[in-house]
Amino acid sequence: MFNKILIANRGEIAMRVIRACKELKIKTVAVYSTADKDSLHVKFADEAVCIGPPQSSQSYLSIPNIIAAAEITNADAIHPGYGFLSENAEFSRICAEYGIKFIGPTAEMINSMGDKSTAKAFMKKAGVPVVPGSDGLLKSIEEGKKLATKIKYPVILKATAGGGGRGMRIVNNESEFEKAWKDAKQESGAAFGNDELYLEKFVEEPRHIEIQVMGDKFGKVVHLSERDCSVQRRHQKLVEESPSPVMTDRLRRRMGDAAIAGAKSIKYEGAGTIEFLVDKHGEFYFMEMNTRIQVEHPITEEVTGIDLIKEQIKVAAGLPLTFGNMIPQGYSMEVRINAEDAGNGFRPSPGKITNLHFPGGNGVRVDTHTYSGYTIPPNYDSMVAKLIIKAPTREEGIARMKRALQEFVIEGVKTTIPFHLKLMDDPTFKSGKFTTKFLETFDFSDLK
Ligand code: MV4
Repeated sequence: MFNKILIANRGEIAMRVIRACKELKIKTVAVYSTADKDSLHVKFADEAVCIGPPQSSQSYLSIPNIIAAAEITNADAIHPGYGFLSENAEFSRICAEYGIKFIGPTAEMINSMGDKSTAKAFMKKAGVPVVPGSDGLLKSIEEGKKLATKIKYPVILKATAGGGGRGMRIVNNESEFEKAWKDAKQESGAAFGNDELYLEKFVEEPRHIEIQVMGDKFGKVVHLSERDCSVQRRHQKLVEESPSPVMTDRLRRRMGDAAIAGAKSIKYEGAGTIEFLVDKHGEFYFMEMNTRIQVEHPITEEVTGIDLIKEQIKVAAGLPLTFGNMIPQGYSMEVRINAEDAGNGFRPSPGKITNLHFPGGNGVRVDTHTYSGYTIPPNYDSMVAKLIIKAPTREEGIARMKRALQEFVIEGVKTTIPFHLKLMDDPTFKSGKFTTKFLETFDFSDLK
């Protein structure tokens, strides 16, 4: 087992990893930018190293600064959390070169899943259902138009370097094709330095359902059931739940088998997530694979009883997985509490938290790095806490979440709590029958 882990991240996920390390009796090193000197992860880690100024590019994204921090503290592994360097192939490779275990996939694995067209080809070969479309990248507008006519509009153009919705264009008919092509190429070229596109049939009004997988170095891969992340706004997830309100035993078995086949085909080790689109007929299609721990991992922990961070650390240390496939026991939901004004276009609201009270009681968990008197810096994402509930059923879970949100007090900054409170009373949300377009017609105007 590792002696000391450096956590190359900040915020709640840095706290989450420190907590897992403490329970595993592993020493911890926090890294922080000058904007984060008062953050809880700095106080809770055994050691802390300042790695630079507030700008991420000079701190949390600086590979030399982080490797130097690992060297001077003699850390033997690095946990990257999510975001920042968690899916940076170069960082994974450099860690290996320095003899520091990167708690995540190899550079090769990150590259093959990071290129969406390549990832899709791998999954298709493994027998995972994929959306009909181009075999690999498109070479010209003409090729794209021809294929779109064949598979029928609407279609979607996607940047192979994309993900999370960037560099994507829906095309409803041939007259829109040329502009969509140029816009997608321009956007992806500027954002990723790679403007290659591929094409798919557009799946209308899907749900976003993802399967958590874990693999060990002995070739064992298991799934830990699904998370439904259909409540999103502009590709930002706001609520996640498990089990999915539309899941059946048969669909879970089929999606779980597909996710395992996909992960096994690339000899996947560690924690990963296979994202699927699920259409109104219950057909599912591979969308992307995330080779990191995700923000919403706690709901899977709540319904399976597995500590995903501890398992990540254990398999990275070469220990075998000790459990099989999981079906959710009970119900769990997470809402993201962001320092944002939901009534004003989710405008960021950084600043000092003047008063803070966390909810508690049966089935309530709060993952956060904040405390009363903490100042939320403007430099990073605006998530301040994850509120997670566990309950026997979805109906009881929604009531429990509403109760917990009512107990939650955050003063000094605007948060997404009023939005979540309204959502818990929304008839469509309560019915469980909604798609990824749900929030497009939601009325945010009366939130204060
Ligand atoms: C799609 C799609 C419909 N059809 N692909 C959005 C993010 C990126 N991972 C892929 N995305 C989509 N791909 C086909 N063939 C619809 C989306 C999509 C979406 C997916 C999940 C959750 C929210 C979404 C919002 C808009 C579009």
